[in-house]
Amino acid sequence: MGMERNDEGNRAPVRHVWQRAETEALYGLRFADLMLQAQSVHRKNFDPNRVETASLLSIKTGGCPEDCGYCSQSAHYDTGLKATRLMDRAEVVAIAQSAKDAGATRFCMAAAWRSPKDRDLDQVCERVSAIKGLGMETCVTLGMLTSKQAARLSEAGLDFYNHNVDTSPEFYGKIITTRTLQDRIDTLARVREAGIKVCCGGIIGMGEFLEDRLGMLVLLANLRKHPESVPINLWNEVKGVPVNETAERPDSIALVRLVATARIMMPKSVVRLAAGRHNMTDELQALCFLAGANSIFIGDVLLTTKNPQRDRDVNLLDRLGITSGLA
Ligand code: SAM
Ligand code: DTB
Ligand code: SF4
Repeated sequence: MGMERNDEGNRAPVRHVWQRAETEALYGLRFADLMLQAQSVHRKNFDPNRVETASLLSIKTGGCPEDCGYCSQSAHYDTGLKATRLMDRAEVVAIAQSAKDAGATRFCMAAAWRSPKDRDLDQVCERVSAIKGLGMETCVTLGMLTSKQAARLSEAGLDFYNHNVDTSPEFYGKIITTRTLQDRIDTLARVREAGIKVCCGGIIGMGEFLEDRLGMLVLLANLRKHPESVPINLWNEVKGVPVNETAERPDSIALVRLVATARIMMPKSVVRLAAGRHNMTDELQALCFLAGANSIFIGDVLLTTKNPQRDRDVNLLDRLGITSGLA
């Protein structure tokens, strides 16, 4: 069993060699025992009463050449979404400022590209620098990158790059055929090499098995360095794509167990309860926070789908006594 020391030396070892069987055993603990372990790990590494608030903006929507079977923005499917051009710099900066005023500490810009053209990257870099100037953390998600492109984003002051593994190695090919999981892993390595922090997670609720959800966590937790941010997205229903409403959804307890397992496997990573919160009850979200989730997206829309309204989030976090950018 391998064990590596974390960056801070030998105080709290962070493991990077997780086996599937022990991950299943962890996930399958009795609920109270799993939650105690997750909460202990959470409290050792984070303030359990604080949740990070990030805001998302689709700066270039739709018309994407990739065939991700869950996504409203793929040009392979008729989802009724209108493709747009790259959003104006002034408009992006104004939206980022409103997000900051509304309590977001991180601003994440997403573009529906397979990979950015160098000319597009220049424009994204300009927007990153402008948003850094507002005093926000920056994140972008633009598809695959070359090493040179990653270095340029780093020079522009980018803090995080989002690039998800999405699912297990076994299920990946059933959802995406236009790029491989190895392509994703190669881009993640280039992002790391450029000194940019990594935001990497995936989606559940696409008809995958429990083994796939756990396989995804094993994949993430066995990366040489754990992603600093791990978004867990519950598939938000989109009409017209291959993934559809008949896909089996994880039940609430399965979601909480998955969050707790992620927390234990990646103790120092911020785990984000990302897409799908608008369909979750307050009680389910509260359990996810207890299990170690400590980040959310705020704002009424994610990229093209719904997110809870601000009042609902303010009210929920307030009742839980959670400190965030919202209050
Ligand atoms: N095009 C870039 C890429 O795929 O890397 C960035 C944008 S893409 C929309 C970012 C991530 O959002 C995907 O990797 C996927 O995990 C998640 N996502 C996309 N559509 C979703 C949906 N309908 N529900 C939940 N998560 C979704
Ligand atoms: C991530 O893991 N979740 C965000 C962000 N990274 C870019 C995207 C969620 C998208 C949900 C579907 C939509 O709104 O189109
Ligand atoms: Fe394109 Fe990203 Fe959607 Fe895949 S998830 S179709 S790469 S926008």
